[in-house]
Amino acid sequence: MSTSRDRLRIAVQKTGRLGESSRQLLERCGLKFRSSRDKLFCFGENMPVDLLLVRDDDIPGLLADGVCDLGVVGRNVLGESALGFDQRAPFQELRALGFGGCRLSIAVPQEQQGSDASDLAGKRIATSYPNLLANWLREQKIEAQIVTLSGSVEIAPKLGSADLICDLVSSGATLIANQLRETQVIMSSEAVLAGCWPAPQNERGELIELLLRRLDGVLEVRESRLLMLKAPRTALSIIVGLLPGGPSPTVTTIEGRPDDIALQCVCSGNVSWQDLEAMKLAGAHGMLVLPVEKMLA
Ligand code: PRT
Ligand code: ZN
Repeated sequence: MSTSRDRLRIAVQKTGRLGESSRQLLERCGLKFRSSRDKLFCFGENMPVDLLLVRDDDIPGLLADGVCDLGVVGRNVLGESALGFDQRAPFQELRALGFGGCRLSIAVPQEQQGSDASDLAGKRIATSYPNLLANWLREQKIEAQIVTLSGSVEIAPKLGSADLICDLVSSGATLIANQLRETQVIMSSEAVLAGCWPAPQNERGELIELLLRRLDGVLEVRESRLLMLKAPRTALSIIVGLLPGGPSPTVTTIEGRPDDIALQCVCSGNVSWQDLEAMKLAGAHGMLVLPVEKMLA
């Protein structure tokens, strides 16, 4: 384990489905990076935090070996790797990040009858996630044969190398294109921030805690909106009842207009046109809805 480093290292996917969003999220947490020429390493310009750009499959190993302190990776990849440790894995999911959503599902050829888990007994199941599948089969008390493939899992039934598959699904288009039917979801996945916890008692640990606090602020406000409006004082209680997400508003008086108030509040979730129209009917005017960029509790 390398513990002598004083700069924090975060592993993110170099390309692929998670790379861009992972970097954007870290930038929203206030980190600025300079890409190196070989593009495997990005130096953190404004904080002692560097990025390692790698294949997603390598991220759990980099965390386990202490090469990186944090990593952004699919829960499916993290979970698959965690089950490969004899003891408890040295890393864990610290935060769900809300992008890269998909599910790990069982899918059978469309013509095959039956959708119950018990129909899987004795079958050959192709997957790139043998540990997660074995774990699920054990929980379901089903004995089946796992055929591990590193890619192109969806064509295994047509090739005859398996009877059915266990693979990632997002829109479902790949399954349909291969005449497969989803029968069971064995895991819901999305990009997660992973790392070792508790954080080390040193400067890198303090940086991890600072980043987690900033990340919580970013994640919390992502769906939030700042709503500002004016209204007659008599309409206040009705308007407060119409605020989406039921937040506690700040109500202030308007100089020279004793019968009116100004209201502002952070609403969790979007504020729809219908919400605004309902408040207007109740007497609100001058309504403004603004995105929230940062929040620190
Ligand atoms: O090069 P590197 O090894 O880093 O990348 P990779 O090719 O192994 O991974 P990548 O970039 O494809 O996926 C990275 C992560 O994105 C995955 O580990 C998941 O956590 C997440 N993710 C989200 C997905 C999907 N959606 C997804 N749809 N990963 C893969 N797929 C594939 C799936 O395997 C299947 O082939 O897309 C197909 C199904 O998609 P639909 O939309 O047709 O259902
Ligand atoms: Zn990969």
